[in-house]
Amino acid sequence: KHIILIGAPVDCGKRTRGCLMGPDAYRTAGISEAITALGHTVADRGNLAPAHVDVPQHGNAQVYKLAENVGWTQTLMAAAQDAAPEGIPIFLGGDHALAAGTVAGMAAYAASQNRPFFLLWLDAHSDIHTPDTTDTGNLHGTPVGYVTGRAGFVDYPPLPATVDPAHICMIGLRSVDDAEHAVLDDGDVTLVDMRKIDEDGIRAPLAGFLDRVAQVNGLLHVSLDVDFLDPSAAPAVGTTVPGGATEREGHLVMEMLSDSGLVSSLDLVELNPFLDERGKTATLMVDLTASLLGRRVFDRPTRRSL
Ligand code: DIR
Ligand code: MN
Ligand code: MN
Ligand code: MN
Repeated sequence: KHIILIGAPVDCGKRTRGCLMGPDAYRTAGISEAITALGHTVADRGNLAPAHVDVPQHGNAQVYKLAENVGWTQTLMAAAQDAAPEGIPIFLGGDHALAAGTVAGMAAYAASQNRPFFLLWLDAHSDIHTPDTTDTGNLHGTPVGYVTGRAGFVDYPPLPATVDPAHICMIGLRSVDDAEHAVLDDGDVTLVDMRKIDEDGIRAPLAGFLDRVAQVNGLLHVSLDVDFLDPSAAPAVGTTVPGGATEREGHLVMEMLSDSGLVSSLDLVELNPFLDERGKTATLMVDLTASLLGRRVFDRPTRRSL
């Protein structure tokens, strides 16, 4: 496979600073070398910068750095559509605000190929706010709201293709705000909270989702937020929530994704190297990426014959 690394030092999606160092932390932790060692080719396109846009302050005065968020969305939407025909883009974040652009761009690419588009959201949070419903004003809590076409994103680029909520699976949930419950509780998004993982294991719900993607030959975008993982395994994130996925649960998800052969693109988001312990979290995120791209202890028969 051909892997395209795209640095997205987005740091405007929340007030705690440091995610701008994320792309270089992944490089320092050896992401290119890890991918090459698995027999893939890698092109590192370096770090992008946000388009300059002029937007008025949003009606919700809490909203933080709207113009910069809109600029990044524009830039990354184009970058995703540009990279997708050439290989598998991996977006090195940067906070989760970047997914507004990467997911919208990949959804547009899927539409251009007449392929159904699916989104796997690995996160403690559901990030389905809008600029009107966010109580923190932090736009990293809104990318799923944007890509599903919710109202309120007035200054954002128009969506080339909206993502069907029935094509989204969120795994790892343990921090969902009231306004998010209002759209999720009776909605079509597949919701896998930590209790579900405790009760059934992480394999069953993921296998069910992957079967659905495979059945219709879909394209799958994976958005991996560091806080999907338990803070003991992955401390370098500004929004740690206790009780998260273990390191092994993380690897199993990635190994199953690798077996499925369905993944078209990946976000690595919310790594804040300023908060890391000697590169521990950056290294784990690189190791998870390697599992997604085929690193194994022993090969297994694949889960189903595709
Ligand atoms: C949080 C965003 N619910 C908010 N959450 C985070 O600010 O509205 N996303 N950290 O991953
Ligand atoms: Mn997130
Ligand atoms: Mn999160
Ligand atoms: Mn919140």
